[in-house]
Amino acid sequence: MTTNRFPDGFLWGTATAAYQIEGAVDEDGRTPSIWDTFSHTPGAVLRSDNGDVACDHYHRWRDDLDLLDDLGVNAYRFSIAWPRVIPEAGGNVNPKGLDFYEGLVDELLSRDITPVVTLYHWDLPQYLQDLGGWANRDTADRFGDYVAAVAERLADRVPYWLTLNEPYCSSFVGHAQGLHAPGLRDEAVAVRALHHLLLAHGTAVQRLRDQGVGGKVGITCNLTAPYPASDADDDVAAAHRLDLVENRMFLDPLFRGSYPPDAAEYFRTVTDFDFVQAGDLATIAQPLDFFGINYYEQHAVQASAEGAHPGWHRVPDPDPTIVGIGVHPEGLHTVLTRVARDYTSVPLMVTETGIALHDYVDPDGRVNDAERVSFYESHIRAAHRAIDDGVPLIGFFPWSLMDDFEWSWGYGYRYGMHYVDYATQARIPKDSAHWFAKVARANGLVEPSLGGARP
Ligand code: IFM
Repeated sequence: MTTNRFPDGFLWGTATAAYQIEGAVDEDGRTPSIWDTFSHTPGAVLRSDNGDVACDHYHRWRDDLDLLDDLGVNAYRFSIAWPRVIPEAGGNVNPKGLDFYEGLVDELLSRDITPVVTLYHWDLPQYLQDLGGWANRDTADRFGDYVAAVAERLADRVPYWLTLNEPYCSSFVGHAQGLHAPGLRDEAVAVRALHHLLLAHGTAVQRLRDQGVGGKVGITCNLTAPYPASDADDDVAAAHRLDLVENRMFLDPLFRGSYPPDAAEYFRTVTDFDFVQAGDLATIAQPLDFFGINYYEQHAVQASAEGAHPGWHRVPDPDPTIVGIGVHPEGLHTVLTRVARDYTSVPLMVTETGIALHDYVDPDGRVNDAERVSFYESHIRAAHRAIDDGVPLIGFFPWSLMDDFEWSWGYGYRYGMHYVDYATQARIPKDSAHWFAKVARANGLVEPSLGGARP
C-alpha cells in the first residue's frame, strides 16, 4: 500500500558532485581545482585521501546511469567541473570537457531521467584561486563566462540549473573555518567571498537567461533549523545570531535584495562590507524559477562568551551520527515551511539530505543500512507534511547515489545508496537503494517499509 503519495510529476532523484566521484583529474584537458590542491596538502583531509580516482565515474558513467535506472528515479542531480570546461586563465573553452557532460545529459534524457545540473559544487579552478579566488570580485565575472560557455552547449536540453551548491560551505567553511578548500581561517575574507559567490550566482542567472536557456534556474543553499536551547533571552538571541550566519546571510540577499538588518552589527569587528558596490544586491536578487535546499542539521543553541562576536554555541546532540550531528526530520519541515512562508513562493526542491554511516558488506554480500532507510523514511514524511502545509515542493534527492570522496572526511564516511568498493570500483546496492526504488516507483512511501528493505 502506498501512503504519503506525492504530487504527480514529483521528481525523485539522487545527487552527486563532480570532484567527489569523477576522478580522471588530469584527463581530456582538465586542470587542478582548489580541491586538488587542498586534498594534496598534508593534514587537510583525513588519511590524506584525495579525489584523483574517486569512484572513477568519468570512465564508468554509463554503468552508473544503469544504477539510476535500477533506482527507478526520474531525476538526477550532478555537477559540472569548471576546470574541465575552462581549464586555463584567459577563458578558452575546452570542448572535450563539455563533451563529457553533453554525453551525460543526452544519455539521461534518453532514459527519461531529468538532469538537474549544478554549475558550481566547490571546484574553483586553481588558476583563479591564484588570483584571489572568491575574495576577488573578478571571479564572479569569470563564473559568468564559464556558465555562458556551458549554456551555449546545453541550453536547449537541461530542464533545471542550479548556479551554486551551498555557498555557506564555500564561504565560511572554506575561508573562515579552514576545513574546506582553499583552507583559509579569516572571517573577513569569508564574508567578502560570500558576497562574491552571491554576485556570481546573480551574474550566472543573467548570463543563463541572456543565453536563452529553456530550463528553470535556481540555487541550492544548505539551510539549518537553529532554535534556542531555553527561553532565556540570551539563548534566544544566540539562536537568532546562528540563524543569521547559517541561513539569513543567504536568504535575505537572494530573496529580499539586502543583507539582514543585524549583519552589519554582527560582523562589525571583522568587516564593514566595503566590498558591496551599487547594484550588487539587485544583481544577486534575480527572480528565480525554483530554489534548492540541502538539509542536514537542526541545532539547539546557547549563548556563548567565546568568539569574535556576541557568540553562539551549538549544543552537542545527545544522539549524534558519526559526523557529530543528530537526526532531526522535523527540522526539514521547519526549513521548508519557513522558506515558503517568509521568503519565496517559487517551487522548492530538496536537492540533498542524507546520513553518513560506517557501512560494510556482510558475508552474504549485503549492505544492511537500516539506519539510512529510517533516515530517508522520516525525512520523506517530513517533506510530505510540508506539502500538506502548502509548501510547493517539487523534488527530493537523497545524498548520494554512491559512496564518494566526502571532502575533508575523505572516503571514511559513506553517504551512498550504493556501496563503493574502492579497490575494485564495484558498486553494491545497499538496502536503502532497494527501499528507495520502491518509494520512487510508487511516488510515495510503501507500507510496511521499515525493516522490509530487501527486494
Ligand atoms: O558531500 C556533501 C555534499 O558535497 C554537499 N552537501 C553535504 C554532503 C554530505 O557531507
